Amino acid sequence: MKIVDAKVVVTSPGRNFVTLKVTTDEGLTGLGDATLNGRELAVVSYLEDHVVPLLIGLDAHRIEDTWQSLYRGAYWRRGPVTMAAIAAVDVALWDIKAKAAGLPLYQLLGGASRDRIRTYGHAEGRDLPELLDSVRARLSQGFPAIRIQTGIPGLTSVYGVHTTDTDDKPVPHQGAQPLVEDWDTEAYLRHIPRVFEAVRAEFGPELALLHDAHHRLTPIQAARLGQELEPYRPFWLEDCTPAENQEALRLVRRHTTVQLAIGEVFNTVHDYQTLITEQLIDYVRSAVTHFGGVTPLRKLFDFAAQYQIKSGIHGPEDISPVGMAAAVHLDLAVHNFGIQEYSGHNALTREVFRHAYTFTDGHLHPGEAAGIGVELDEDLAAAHPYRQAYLPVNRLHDGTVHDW
Ligand code: GCO
Ligand code: MG
Repeated sequence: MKIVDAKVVVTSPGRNFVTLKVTTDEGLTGLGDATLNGRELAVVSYLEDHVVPLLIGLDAHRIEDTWQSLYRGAYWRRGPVTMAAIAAVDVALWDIKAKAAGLPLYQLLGGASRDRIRTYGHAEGRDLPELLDSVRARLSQGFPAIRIQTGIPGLTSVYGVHTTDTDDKPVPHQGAQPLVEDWDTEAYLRHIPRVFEAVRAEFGPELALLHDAHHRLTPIQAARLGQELEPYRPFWLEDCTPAENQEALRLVRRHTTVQLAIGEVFNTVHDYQTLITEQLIDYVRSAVTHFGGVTPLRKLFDFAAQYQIKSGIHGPEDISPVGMAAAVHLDLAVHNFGIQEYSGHNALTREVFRHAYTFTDGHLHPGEAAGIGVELDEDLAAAHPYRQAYLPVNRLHDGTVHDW
């Protein structure tokens, strides 16, 4: 079965998504997500200018060989642009292979290891009463686990606390210049333990609570936060430091038993080597879309499993339904599944990308459609073209740029 066409579709049904559509001489098509928030067009060029010409004529069944030739053949390895492009090809080819077999993708990955996929949702509030209301709203949607983020006294805008559109999804900041958020680590460190205390007092000991520090702390600050959160037993503390410095986690780990999750900005297994082999973390966070696809993420999970580390796939709204679908198939199949982040998408996005996966009672299931189970409405996609939009930058009170 030969690849006869591959095209890149960019659409913005609320936020930007980049999708690769691969077509074979047998008429089968496959979709892959290549969305890299704020750098979308770099991946479009990488695909259109440098990858699509290589794909035409290849055997669509040779997924591993195609992956290796795109990764090794470019000479310039790794990096988010490269790995998002390779991910799109990989997922599109898995979609085609599963369609050719007449099976949902999870069946080709070993079949279901569980009946349904536990998720966590996001609760957020500018202050505590707003956060408590938001937790109640997530509970009423059935979420068994909830990430809590709040405004910090003295700061005007903070990570994870968004303005929302009518469909309750964060609206990305559009235009040529990113929004500037402000940051004060000491104010944050004073506030967050009080937030956990209040949420536990309101909702009791059983609710799984998560928190994302979004790479803002030094190792010793992260260690202190971990210690102070221990009495409230968080499910995990995410991205406590910028973990491209993997050795930093040795220091954090020495001081706290809080479970640690890391990896949404990582794109190869090499970013995890020390973290996994020294058992410095508990959950690996990479997304199918940013890690080169299902093929390498499956290998990462198998590697992590030898160290009792589980999956916690990144699932923000900037992963398209195509990327989410691939994640949900993998979640169902791997033994060391931990939890799946689930932000969902607005109604228009769900029309552009009609998907077979379902969300019921706080749990996802990939559905039984052959392939990954997503159909792209190309006319509707074309009616909502790319809009320039960037993630915020983060500055201290004196104007210094801080980690975001
Ligand atoms: C998360 C993430 C996201 C990222 C976003 C960047 O844990 O879901 O931190 O909120 O910031 O995906 O594009
Ligand atoms: Mg995160």
